[in-house]
Amino acid sequence: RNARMGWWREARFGMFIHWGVYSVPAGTYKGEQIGFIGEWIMHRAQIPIAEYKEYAKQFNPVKYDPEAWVRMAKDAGMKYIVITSKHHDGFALFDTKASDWNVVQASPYGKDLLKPLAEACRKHGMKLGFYYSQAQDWTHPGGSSRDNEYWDDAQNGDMDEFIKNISIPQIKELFTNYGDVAVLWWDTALRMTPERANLFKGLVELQPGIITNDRLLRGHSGDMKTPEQHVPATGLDYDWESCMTMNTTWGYKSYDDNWKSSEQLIRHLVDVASKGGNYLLNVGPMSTGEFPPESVERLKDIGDWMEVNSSS
Ligand code: FUL
Repeated sequence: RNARMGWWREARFGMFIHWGVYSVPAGTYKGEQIGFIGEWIMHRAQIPIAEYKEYAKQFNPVKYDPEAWVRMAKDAGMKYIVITSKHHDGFALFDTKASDWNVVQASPYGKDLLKPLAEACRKHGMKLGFYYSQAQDWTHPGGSSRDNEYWDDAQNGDMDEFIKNISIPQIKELFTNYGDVAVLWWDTALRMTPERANLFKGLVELQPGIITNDRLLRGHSGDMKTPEQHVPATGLDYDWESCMTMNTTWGYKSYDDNWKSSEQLIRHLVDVASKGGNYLLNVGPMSTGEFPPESVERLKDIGDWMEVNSSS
């Protein structure tokens, strides 16, 4: 494990990217601003599956320029990127045979979004990791949901079947079609059991260098702990990574103006680094494929600060 963790322990700073169909409604459903984080809009507003899937028809990120994304991350001093390959809404940003609910088949864009990002990362020496919601899934039957709150009968189903038919094949695809995968970022272990978690074990061997987090199964530490939206007061006695938003949402919300200042973000980074952790700072791209201008500005400020203050 120590050998695998080498680069990550030095990295200190990475970019989290939450991107998906939820960037189309961008926080508003039927004229109403829906509370909570943007990528949860389907759950919060209890949008029926068929209706939610209509948003994909407007998901057409023609301004997507993965090389520009990687450059912005690199200029800010970030050493790795972790992107949502599939969030809780079940939508895959990649080409997958396991489900047609993916960017290639369900959106007018019609192209794999992760492939060109992986290429850009390779070109610029940026590590790339994938976030994958292995348990919580609101569109594929059998996926779990917070509080087992189902609002659409089509969600009902067998979770073991869901894992066998969706999660495992998709992770296999992510591990074989995109070159080296630096991190697998599991999330919300709802209804995960040791038996279910075991089903993923062999897969990780497809990427021997991979670093995984502590969210595959509750009570399991993985390679790193994941404090969310805070910096632990005295650090942690295990490898850790604080993930944080620049405003208050992960997935893009058009009206979330609650931006932290660049100075606040730099203070977080220094705080995290001085306590021995990593800082995973989020950007929620818009459905056009662009970063919100406020995020671009902040990344630039951090980069300027880095240039003056970093040793490498
Ligand atoms: C949470 C998820 O439910 C959020 O949507 C977000 O992805 C965050 C990083 O992890 O638990």
